[in-house]
Formats: sequence, structure tokens, C-alpha cells
Amino acid sequence: MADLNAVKQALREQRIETPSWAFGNSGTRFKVFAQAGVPRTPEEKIADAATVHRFTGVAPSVALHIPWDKVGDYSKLSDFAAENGIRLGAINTNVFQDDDYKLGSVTNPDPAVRRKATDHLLEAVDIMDQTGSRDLKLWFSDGLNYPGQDDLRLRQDRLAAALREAYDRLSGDQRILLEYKLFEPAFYATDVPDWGTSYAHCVELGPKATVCIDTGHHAPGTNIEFIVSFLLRQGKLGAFDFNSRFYADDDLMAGAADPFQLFRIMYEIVRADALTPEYGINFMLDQCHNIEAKIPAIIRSVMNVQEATAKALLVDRDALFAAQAAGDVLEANGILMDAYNTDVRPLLRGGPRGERARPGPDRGVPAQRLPGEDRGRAGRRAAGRLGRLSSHPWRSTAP
Ligand SMILES: [Mn+2]
Repeated sequence: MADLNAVKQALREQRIETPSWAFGNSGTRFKVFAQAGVPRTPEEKIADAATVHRFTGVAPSVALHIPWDKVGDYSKLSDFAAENGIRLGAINTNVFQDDDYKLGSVTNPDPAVRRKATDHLLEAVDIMDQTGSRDLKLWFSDGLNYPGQDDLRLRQDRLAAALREAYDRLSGDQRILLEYKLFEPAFYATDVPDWGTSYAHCVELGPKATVCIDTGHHAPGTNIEFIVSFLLRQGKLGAFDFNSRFYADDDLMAGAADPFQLFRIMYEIVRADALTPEYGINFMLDQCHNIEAKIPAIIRSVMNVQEATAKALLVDRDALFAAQAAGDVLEANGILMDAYNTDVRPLLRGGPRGERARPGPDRGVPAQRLPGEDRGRAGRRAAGRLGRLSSHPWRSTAP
């Protein structure tokens, strides 16, 4: 049986990184529904991320996206985060928004475009030097819409060359997280479509390159926990982008669509003793909150990850391994399901049912009961920022 105190301790020590872009306005390509009081500046996004950390106690860093979070002085921004009780996390690059990238960024047939894209990756490492960030997160929208549009193999060569330049620019504990995505915006072929492609490039690059698994970036029915298990065994799992999907890259709240899948993923993490910050996996969220209030949605996502983790920690591994060794199919499956079906919410509460979370060693609260955050705080924040609604630059309004 799991030691409940050890489980609580592991949950307190878990770290989940929030994404700056989740705090801003977002929508689909059809409409961005602006919300009052959303952050207008990187500083305001950091302040909102700090609010999530105050309520949960396990989200002490926020990932930035360049150029959306571009500022003149990144050291100052880092100091600002520290004053708010958090730190700056992964630096995400953007080589998908400029007109130049219509036919690709680092894999573009035009060497001048490739140069521009690669220079952006190098600029991101310069920023990491100033923010103290460890992780350079790379996602390439590069791909093709039509067979014959460009040479599949040459594009891999160009990708490898750009990755090599970025890799060679890393210093200290800095590392590359290479994300993959099955399709979109390219519909025929994507240059980094799956974990195998990402893994192969990371192996070629060296030990400072690891794979980032975005849970929304697979074909329906993909067994993501197998990928997790495989990459852990190879020492090549660097990070998660957690979110939920029903159909494609839906970017819904983590654990909302398929909490069982999230549990199965977290079981593989626990199984590999890879939960601690020291192990080095960056557990990030990558979400957009189009119709729901953003800070409470991010708090709920963090708590959903914590719930899945708590259930994974409750798996009686000795009994499970024994049942597996004995070939007892029903017993083994039953042991896993027993853990999944346990109500772990009491483990995550800092106080009596419904009490608001307080920072401190025993914090933790179900996000669905945060009236203070939902109403009073959100209203004050909106009044303070007086509705100058910045629209999310990525998913901006389109016809
Ligand atoms: Mn992602």
C-alpha cells in the first residue's frame, strides 16, 4: 500500500509550469471572445501566473513565448517574476507567424528564410541567458500541403542543420525540447510529425536535446503512455505540454477530456521515478481558454494534473508487479483501476472542504471551489486593467 504521507509530500514537490499565452485572449480561427481584465503585457501575464501559484503552490514558473512576450530587458522581467514569487521558465520560439514562413521556416527551400528562422532560435537562446531559463522549446509548423510540393528528405537535412546551430549555441544546463505535431497547419506532410522523428533528431544532436510530448498532437487513439514509457527508458523525455483533446489539437484544460489517459501517463512517470524536479522533466501546460475564465481554468488544469499524479502514486506497485509476473491479467488491471477509481481530492485539500488555498507547506485546494478568485479578484483585476483587451496574436480573429 502507498504511504499517504509520501504521496502528499510528492504532490507538494510536484512542479507544473504555466504558459503565458494561456492568460491572454484566445479563440478559434472563427472568433476571439475577448475577456475583461486579460493581461496586456508580459508583466501582467506573469502577475496572473503568480496568482495561479499562490492558489496551488505547485506552479512556480511561467513559460514565455517570443515575440509575444518580447521586452527590452529580460533580466528586469526575470526580477519582476521573482518579486511576484515565480520564475521564468521555458522560452518558446515562434517561426510560424511571418509571411516569410508560408513555405516553412527552418526547412524552407529559400536559404534566406532558413537563415532568418535559425537566427530567431539563436536569439531565443540569448534571451535564455538573460532570463536564466533552462529550456528552449521548439515547435515547427513546417510542412507541405501537396505531394511533390518540396523534397521530403532535403527538408530533414535543413531541419537537422538548424537544430545543430541552436544546439551548439546552448551553454550550461540549457537544453532543447523538440516538440512534434501530427498535422496542422500542414495537411499532407509535417516535418516533425511524431515522437520518432523528434527522438531521432534529438539522438543525433546529443544529450542536451530531448523530446517534448504535447498530449494534443497525436492521431486519435494513440497510446501516449507507451511513448512516455519508451522515451523515459531512453532518457529522452524532456517535457510535456499538457492539454486535452477530443478531435485535433483542441488545447482544452488538461484532464478535462480524458482524465484516465492523464492518469496512465502519470503512472509511467511515477513508475520511472521521474516525478521530481531533479529528474528534469518540465511538466508544462499548453492550453487556450477560449470561453472559460482563464486563471480559474489554469488552476483547475494544475489540479487535474495533481489529481492524476495522486492516483498514479496510489498504485500498489509491488502488488501490480507480482500480478504481472504471475500473468494474472484481471488482478493486474484491477490494481491499476483501484488506484484510478480512488477519490484523491481530500489529499489535495489544504483545509476543510471548500476552504480557500493558502500558500504554505500544506496548500492545495480543488480549483472548482475558488469563489474569491472567480468573482472578487477577477473583477478587481478587470477594473484595474480597464478592459484594454489585447487580442491573442496567434489565434486572432479571422473571417
Ligand atoms: Mn505544445
